[in-house]
Amino acid sequence: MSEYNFSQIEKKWQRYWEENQTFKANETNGKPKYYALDMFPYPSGAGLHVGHPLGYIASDIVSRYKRLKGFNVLHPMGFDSFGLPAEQYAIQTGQHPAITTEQNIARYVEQLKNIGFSFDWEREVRTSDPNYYKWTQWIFKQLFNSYYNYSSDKAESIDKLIAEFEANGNATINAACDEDTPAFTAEDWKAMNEQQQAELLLKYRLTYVAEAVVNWCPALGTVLANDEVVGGVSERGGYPVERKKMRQWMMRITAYAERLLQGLDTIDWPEPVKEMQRNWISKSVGAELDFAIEGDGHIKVFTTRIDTIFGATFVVLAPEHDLVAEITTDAQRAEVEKYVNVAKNRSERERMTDVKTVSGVFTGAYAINPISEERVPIWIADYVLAGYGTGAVMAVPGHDSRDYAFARHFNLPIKQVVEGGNIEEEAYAAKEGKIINSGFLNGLDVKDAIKAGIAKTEELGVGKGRVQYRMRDAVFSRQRYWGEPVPVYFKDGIPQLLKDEELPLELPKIDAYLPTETGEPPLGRAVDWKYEDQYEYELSTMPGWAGSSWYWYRYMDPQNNTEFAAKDKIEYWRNVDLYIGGSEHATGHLLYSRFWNKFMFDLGLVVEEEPFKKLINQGMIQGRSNFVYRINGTNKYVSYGLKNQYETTQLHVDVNIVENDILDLEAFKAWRPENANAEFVLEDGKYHVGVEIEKMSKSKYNVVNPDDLVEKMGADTLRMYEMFLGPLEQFKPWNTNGMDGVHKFLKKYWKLFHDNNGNFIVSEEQPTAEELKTLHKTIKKVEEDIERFSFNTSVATFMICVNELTQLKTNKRAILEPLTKVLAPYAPHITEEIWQQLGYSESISYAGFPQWKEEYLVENTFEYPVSVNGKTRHKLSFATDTPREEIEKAVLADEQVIRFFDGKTPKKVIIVPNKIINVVV
Ligand code: ANZ
Repeated sequence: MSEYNFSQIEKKWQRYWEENQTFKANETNGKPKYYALDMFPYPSGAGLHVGHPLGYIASDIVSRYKRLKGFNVLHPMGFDSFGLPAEQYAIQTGQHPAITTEQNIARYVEQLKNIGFSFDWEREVRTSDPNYYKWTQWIFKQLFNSYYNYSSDKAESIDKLIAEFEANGNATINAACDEDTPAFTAEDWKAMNEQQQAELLLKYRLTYVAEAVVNWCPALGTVLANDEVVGGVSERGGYPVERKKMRQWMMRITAYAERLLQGLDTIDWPEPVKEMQRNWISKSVGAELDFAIEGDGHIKVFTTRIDTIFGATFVVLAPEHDLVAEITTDAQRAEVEKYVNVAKNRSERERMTDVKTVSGVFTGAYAINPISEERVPIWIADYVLAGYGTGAVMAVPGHDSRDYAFARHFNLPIKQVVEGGNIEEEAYAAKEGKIINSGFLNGLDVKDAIKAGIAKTEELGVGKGRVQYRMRDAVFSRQRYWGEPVPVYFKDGIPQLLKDEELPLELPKIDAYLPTETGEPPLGRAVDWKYEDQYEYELSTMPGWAGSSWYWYRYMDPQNNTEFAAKDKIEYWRNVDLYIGGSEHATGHLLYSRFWNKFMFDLGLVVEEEPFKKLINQGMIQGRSNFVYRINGTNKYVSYGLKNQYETTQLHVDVNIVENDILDLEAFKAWRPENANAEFVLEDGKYHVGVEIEKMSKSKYNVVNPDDLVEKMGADTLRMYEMFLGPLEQFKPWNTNGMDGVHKFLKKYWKLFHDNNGNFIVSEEQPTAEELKTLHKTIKKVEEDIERFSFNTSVATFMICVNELTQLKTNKRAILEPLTKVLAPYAPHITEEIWQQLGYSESISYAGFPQWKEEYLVENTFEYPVSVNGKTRHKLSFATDTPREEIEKAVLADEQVIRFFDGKTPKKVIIVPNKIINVVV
């Protein structure tokens, strides 16, 4: 083979790897383990573009490097294959989503294999495969059968809770439960009928059905999770989302709020992701206290600033608050009802972020401040959210901006109780300073006043300290077809679990992927689909995040039919050492996965409390769009540099018919029928296109397909070029123009081994110090780079190395063989080929990573003959610029030299720089 024939080489080795199962992960050979995981993709119809493989290439380099370093590597790939796009397509075409999904996966696999990833394909998982979702359903069952015990701080069996209820009621129980859970005794419990007991248990179960205010998206016909709603519209499709009360399956993630928060300190994740999770969970330490309602009852408020209690001049309830109807006076009723109706349709997000509109209504009722004993009016306003804290606030307009705006608008009293600042400007934010105008709190600073305030409310029996998390329980129902069926049927309205041996509950066949006429989810269309022919199954399916919240365990043991994964495999692989994926999953997938993992840990099903030890977010690869400029009212296009001389319209042009920013005119004419007669105004005979960086998307004609590039220059070039684009985490534009440089590098590497006639010319000669230095500094740098996930710098190092070796005309095995091992993780195909030419019959994948040696790195050394009394006895190397004193010290300390002193003390050391050393004794 004379030329570097990449396509032949790459196909050959991809076949070899597959046939020999080179990357089959092994857990039984005593090596240490390393688990490198990519966030598995949703197989979309569009296939992969060059942005998708970026993270996969990085994790593949690490995986290959770790194998060379003697690790057992688990590096799997699979598909998150339930989801909306396949279903939307099914709605339009009537085709079963399983078919589209299958086709898309086949295309993904082909594309991935083209790039030479070292995945253990035998471990592939698909969340939509019944053999997989059987276990998603099984985990759901465990959640249903568990509650969270705050006393032991873990999830425990619901049977234990029931036993407790039977013995003592719930008075002694410290468990995560719904806000409205009543207190009851053992007798009360026993007096309840089955239905009542079941309803009560739902208030404790880690997954439960409940009435919940949800994000309902009429256009998509489904409920959406908070992280699927962006700016009041659906993340997918941008359809309007409204608030609606519906009976839904929920996940009691709030039980884990504190552990989800604390766990962040134990994992090596990007700080912004941790911060997003902290904000999402959002812990507030404060107090709840009761304001007695004049007449009867009381309002519980949640505050983080009980120190400002003497400044509370009114109370505000969320419009949805249960007490509203009760306390509103007749005079105010019409106005209140009108307001409640309007507020209902504003999303929580909107209500929280809209600080401009001040609105609210007086209920006509009054409450008594429990500390100052002042009489204060009770209002309702939509800036108070029903789902947070207690849904009611003590308003302190002197120190809270919302309350301030409200008080100004409605002319309510404003009182300053923390010293310093100007109320109208910044005083409301005062978190420091002495308390004033506040009775027994006067003179304290904020922190002490909070303590004193809480102590006082406890003493009076009107309140207590309270920790509040902003995170809500997660809605788990989707009114969709293409998701996991919930393994539940209903008997007299009570949810019952299917038995383990009845799993998986498979998706039934239906005639159309739409809601039923009566508004039931698509599963309502299934004919004769009943449990034991009589009980209704749950008709909603699980959300997209169910299948992805545990998949890394399935890779450990993907074919297991009796367990989600065998315990010994879990004990071996434990958790993911390196997880690479996009930052868009910060508060969705990455939070839910941590939640399920902790739950499974509590049950003893898994052995690590955190699933992903190290996380890296790869930056997005943006598109580099190209533009042409049509002269208005004509079919004439003007080159970029001349466009300002005309009135033009800028239009996207397909980047695949542009090379080095020059438009291929014939291809342009053929691109679209209306271009057939296009005319051009050229610059120096060429059409220069305009360039802009945008998101990579079909509609912008800037999508670059990796398959095309692999065909043109090979997978090794693509892999190295993607890394060369810049630091992994950085957002960066794609630019095919630079790829050629990397391709030339690989050709140059190839040439080190071959003469112009393609003969393999590697020699067995001894390397020179200079060659060794080039090699060893490359080994050292690449090892350090991979260990700190800096891949672009390695590519630059390889280029320098190959240039230096080319200049030195190196063809020695002693240099080129170790270099080939170092390059193998980056360019696996070409290095396998060379490895074979070097005479090896096994894959390079386990050949070992070379060890660099400090001695070869020393800058320009000289090897001195060392004499004792004129007789040469030894040789010692020193860098040419080593100071005389240092050489002398080293010589006198060297055992090999001292031997010849015959026990005498040396009189003198003569050093002639870069010539000789002579010791006189
Ligand atoms: C009095 C006060 C005085 C407050 C002051 C703040 C500043 P975080 O930190 O986010 O937990 N609040 C309580 N429940 C609310 C609800 N359901 N909807 C809207 N606001 C609510 O915020 C806690 C503070 O937000 C609480 O402390 C309460 O106002 C308000 F100078 O009470 B504060």
